[in-house]
Amino acid sequence: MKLDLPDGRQLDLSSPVVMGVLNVTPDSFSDGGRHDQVAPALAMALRMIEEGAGIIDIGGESTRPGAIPVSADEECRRVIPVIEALHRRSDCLISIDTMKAEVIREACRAGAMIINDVNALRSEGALVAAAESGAAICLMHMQGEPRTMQNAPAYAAVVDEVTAFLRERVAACLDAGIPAGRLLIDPGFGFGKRLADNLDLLARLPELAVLGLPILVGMSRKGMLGQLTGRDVGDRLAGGLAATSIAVLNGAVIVRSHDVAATVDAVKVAHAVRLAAQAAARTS
Ligand code: 7PM
Repeated sequence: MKLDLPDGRQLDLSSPVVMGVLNVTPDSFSDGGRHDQVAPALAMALRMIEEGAGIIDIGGESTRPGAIPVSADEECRRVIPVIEALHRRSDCLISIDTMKAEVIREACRAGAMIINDVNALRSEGALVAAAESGAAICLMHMQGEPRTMQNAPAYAAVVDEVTAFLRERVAACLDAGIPAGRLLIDPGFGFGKRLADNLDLLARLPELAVLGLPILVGMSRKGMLGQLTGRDVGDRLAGGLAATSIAVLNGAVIVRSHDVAATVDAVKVAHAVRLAAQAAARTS
């Protein structure tokens, strides 16, 4: 599988790619002065690239459960200087984690080549901005909105509902003139989902392959890992690596993680087993 990029290149997804998380929110690189945010963010991005990240996902608005929304201007003030600095220093792929049309435009102008939208381009103007940018797009499923999504999530059949939602968003993108080669899909672990929903989606991830698009997953440090292991957010690496390995075995080709070095190793092991399983299926 391949992903079409706006510069005419293609991201090779025949082996899985790790997407490193770079949050540029005041609580992540604490300091009042805006300028002081760029240097540590850039250093962290370069470290993740050295550790083997193929994509750096830059976000200026927290989408954690209960998070308060910020304005597009504030989001741009946080992320654009970091995107510009990273784009100057490295030819790594940059993705912009945003739900807003204005941030999509500015980020792509500054060098972002992938749009990672947890709202799947449903915000005002986002679909048109994404289409015009030429960037690749990750469409993620979320029930509700970040502020309230974990209040009372409920599904009759979570895998079918997530698949139907993603199918509708893919159709909206195609209608807007975005070629399928630019699209990724993501079931959105933790976004308006109970533990049982997350487990169902992970176990049945191969069913999402009916959409014919590369699958991205993010499970790093999430609440589902805390529920299963009883551990705080800083101690969920082992649980996250287990979940991520299962996702890769089940067909995920991009893995979003805060812990790039460890995730790169886990993904290599899981991918090797996936190849072995595919080879065995062919010769039987
Ligand atoms: C709960 C929900 C806690 C989400 C933390 C988070 C994803 C993402 C995030 C994902 C894609 C975090 C996240 N998660 N983008 N952004 N897929 N495409 O850990 O699963 O930062 S935010």
